[in-house]
Amino acid sequence: MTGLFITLEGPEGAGKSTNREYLAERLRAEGIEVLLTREPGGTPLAERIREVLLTPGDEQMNPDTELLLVFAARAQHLAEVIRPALARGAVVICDRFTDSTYAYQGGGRGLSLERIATLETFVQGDLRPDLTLVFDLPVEVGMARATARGRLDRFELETRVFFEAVRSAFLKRAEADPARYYLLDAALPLTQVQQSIDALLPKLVERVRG
Ligand code: Z5A
Repeated sequence: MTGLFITLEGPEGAGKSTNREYLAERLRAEGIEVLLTREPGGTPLAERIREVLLTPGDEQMNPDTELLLVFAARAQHLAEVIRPALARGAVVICDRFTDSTYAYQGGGRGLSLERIATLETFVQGDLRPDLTLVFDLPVEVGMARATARGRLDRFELETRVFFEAVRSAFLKRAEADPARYYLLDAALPLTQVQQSIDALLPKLVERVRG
């Protein structure tokens, strides 16, 4: 038995955290086991790596260091949480995964996509998400939502140019594989975003039940 691996992606402030709870509740209401998790993080050790990644500091983090830390956390998360849950047939909903690496370290930092792909295969083997929801919204809307929340993390302190590159990397990936990606307009009011999620549910439930 293998479960279903769903990832939620998009720029900051897009509503991933808000909607992951919503999607999980809707699936649980159908009697489906759901494991809700996030990246970077998802295990105590990976959460410690998250702290290192997100905390602003005096020493500039080298982009390669950032890339390797992201994949180090992912290796731990996969081994301890994601693979065991999928093996017992659960639906895993993960707030960010490797699409974020392509978007932030690839698009934002300008690191080689081939190098990211090599690490992806090294860490994940052939495991890829079954479905990826991309919450898309204009950069200024996302930045305003993040700023309204208060203290900014190391990524949120980046420039508008960085976030435009991140957004376009997500969109490019979604366009390249419409069978895996489901694009949502995250600038719409929450009730409308959630209606788009509802539209997905019947097929998702059918897929889980085989
Ligand atoms: N990162 C990376 O570089 N490489 C990687 O491989 C991975 C991650 C995996 C941490 O992620 C950082 O790690 C991330 C990229 C990097 N940095 N950034 N930036 P995170 O997921 O923890 O951080 P985040 O994306 O900044 O989370 P976020 O700001 O909390 O965004 P969100 O989860 O998408 O949004 P939200 O918390 O659900 O909503 C934000 C606010 O907007 C909140 O007040 C909501 O009530 C409101 N909201 C939500 N939806 C709506 C709608 N539709 N209308 C109006 N208001 C709304």
